[in-house]
Amino acid sequence: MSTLFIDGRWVSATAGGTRQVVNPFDQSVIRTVDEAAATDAEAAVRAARAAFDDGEWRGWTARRRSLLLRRVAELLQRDRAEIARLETLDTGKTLVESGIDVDEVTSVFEYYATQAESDPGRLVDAGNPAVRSRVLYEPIGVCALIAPWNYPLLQIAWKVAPALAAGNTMVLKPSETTPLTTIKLVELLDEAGAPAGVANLVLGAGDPVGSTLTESPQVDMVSFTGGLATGSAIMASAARTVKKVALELGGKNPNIVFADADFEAAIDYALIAVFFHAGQVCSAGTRLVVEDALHDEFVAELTQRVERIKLGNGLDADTESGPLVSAEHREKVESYVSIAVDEGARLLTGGRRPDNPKLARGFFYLPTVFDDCHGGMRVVQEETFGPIMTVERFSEIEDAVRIGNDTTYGLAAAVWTGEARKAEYVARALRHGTVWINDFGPYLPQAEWGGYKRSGVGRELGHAGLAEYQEAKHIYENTAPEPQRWFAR
Ligand code: TXE
Repeated sequence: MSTLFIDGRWVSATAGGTRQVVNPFDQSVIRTVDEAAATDAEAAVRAARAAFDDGEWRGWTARRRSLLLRRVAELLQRDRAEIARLETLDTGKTLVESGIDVDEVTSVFEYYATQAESDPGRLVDAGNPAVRSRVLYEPIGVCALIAPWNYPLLQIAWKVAPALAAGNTMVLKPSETTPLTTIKLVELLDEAGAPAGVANLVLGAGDPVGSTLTESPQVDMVSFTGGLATGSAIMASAARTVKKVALELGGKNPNIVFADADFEAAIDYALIAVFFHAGQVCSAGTRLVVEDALHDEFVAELTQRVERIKLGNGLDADTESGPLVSAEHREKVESYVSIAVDEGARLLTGGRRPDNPKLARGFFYLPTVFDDCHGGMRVVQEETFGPIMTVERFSEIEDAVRIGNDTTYGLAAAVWTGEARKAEYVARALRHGTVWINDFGPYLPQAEWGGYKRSGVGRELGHAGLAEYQEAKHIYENTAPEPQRWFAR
């Protein structure tokens, strides 16, 4: 089957390009998909442009768009098992995690279905009874939606759902490493009744496929989730045609534990914070920042538990963590381990590939903990995006805040303490887009998600996540116009 979707039809890449999608657990080929060239990306943009400017989609009411989103949510649940399996094969994450992703994506479609219907704009008081002043929210136009490989379905869905709710047309560009669930999502959008040209799909390399989208004068907006360097290049590229951009560029997220925290819960979540999906999470709490008085006991217990994490095939029920996504990515993670050792961090566990021969064909890496870390180290400052925890310590609350803010990123942070006032103080002092108190990781479709500082521009989810895909139009209606006699009196 052809895997590019342009103007309502599944088509092959015009130049005949293909790419093999590989299972990171054993390097087997899961599927061969089309590899688009720039001309395919241009065709997808033309289709989206025509559907936005002249297609039937323009006439769809908010209610109809809402019903489309609800239908997609139903179809996601109907095919939940198939989608979860695809995601696990493609990314290596466990089947349980993939199932949770499908459920959360379903909630996001449901949330924006409701938002689409309940967004009538607003009346503004012009201070003049003869004037009716209204602000309407309209779609921006053609959106390029570019997603990464760690949460392929979830990240693209966080963009597709609000973009559709607002009435835009779009070109989806998943990561070339993990396109399978995005292909499936586009099949469901088609089945749900999205008109031809509304949601187009191109697959292939960031350059030329992604860059063709970000450079195109026919594209009005780019929403991107991925690495800092690529995000910065996309922003520069979008500047040439003054496109809107929304960027989510990861983080280096502190998990701050005070000595008065609930020990059992804090330990358990400290593991989840870093080793969930092998650390390939933009909000991973890779920087453990622990109070002096608790440090030794906490880190000793943590290290023991880290050594018991079961690596394996994401499809096996007892696997707790799968492989890294690719050989190339594992090399990046390994390079950070060498850097950390050179910088003087003390390796407590991990720091190498596992010995288990059953894992030999997968891109596995042992969960790793470094103690004696500080903010001057690259392993503490840069996104390793792997199963590497660094431990820093503090004695005063102000040190905890300073360490927590000692990063050019600002996506997420957590604070653990039994004292509510202290938690609130630290939560407010931290310059991160999400702060968890006595928890780590949850997000809600109805609450904004995004980063301060270099973690990005704009927000996903929540009302602001819809506003990213809207233009505000002010309509000022004078119901009793009278000559002003300003000129030519
Ligand atoms: O991501 P890229 P990569 C971080 C993580 C990781 C690093 C690099 O630290 O190690 O980024 O990962 C497309 N124009 N995150 O190289 O390059 C690309 O095809 C347009 C954090 O895999 O950012 C893919 O679809 N598009 C992150 C998408 O951008 C381009 C999640 C992401 O790829 C492009 C993943 C270009 N010039 C990695 N170049 C998070 N924020 O959660 C590439 N792309």
